[in-house]
Amino acid sequence: MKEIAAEKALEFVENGMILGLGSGSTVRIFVEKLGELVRKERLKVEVIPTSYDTEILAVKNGLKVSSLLEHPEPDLCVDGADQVDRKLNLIKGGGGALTREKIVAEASKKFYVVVDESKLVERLNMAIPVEILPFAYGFVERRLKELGYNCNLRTSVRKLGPVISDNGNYIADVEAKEVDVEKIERDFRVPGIIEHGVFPSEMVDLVIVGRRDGAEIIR
Ligand code: ABF
Repeated sequence: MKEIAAEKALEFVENGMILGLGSGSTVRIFVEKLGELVRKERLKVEVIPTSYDTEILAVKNGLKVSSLLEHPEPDLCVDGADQVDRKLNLIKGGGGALTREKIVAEASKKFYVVVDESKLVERLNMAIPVEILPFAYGFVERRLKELGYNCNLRTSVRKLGPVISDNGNYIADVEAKEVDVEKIERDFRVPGIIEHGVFPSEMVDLVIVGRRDGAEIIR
């Protein structure tokens, strides 16, 4: 189903485009297919990856990597998500990438999200991934607690220490009683919080949902 979504997203790629590339397993499929398409059709596209993982994959698939310095306004950004609600609000960062993803999504003319149908939910309800400057962690945890949130520092699978983002920061998963997008945007304005994984629907142009019987586009 991820493959179906990724394939559909490919239909929006045009020659000469500057593409923002998100992170995660659905985007990985998109990047591999994009590499094939570019080779086959001899397209001239440049990509701006949002993680080291995606950057390495892009290079391995023969894509020309660029940056926001050269192209501060990419034509289209394609990214995955962990949860999507009916209004097209998203939660991202389950894989640890969220800050660069939000920057490139916001910078791009269009932001398209590729998910399999398991990501569609009635209400956003997972813990919100948050990127935090290590120096500020104790304070951020305390402030979030005062505001009614539970902040859990993400540790590596083998419990060897905190997960460190591509930007050198901690990632925490913050439990909210309910994910109220506007309230989160207000409450998470805490010095030391670099960014959080709630992407409000205003950022999203469309969501491509991969289903067994084809791709559904939700706008
Ligand atoms: C990244 O990949 C994260 O923001 C999000 O957590 C995740 C979606 O990954 P997948 O496609 O593997 O489910 O973009």
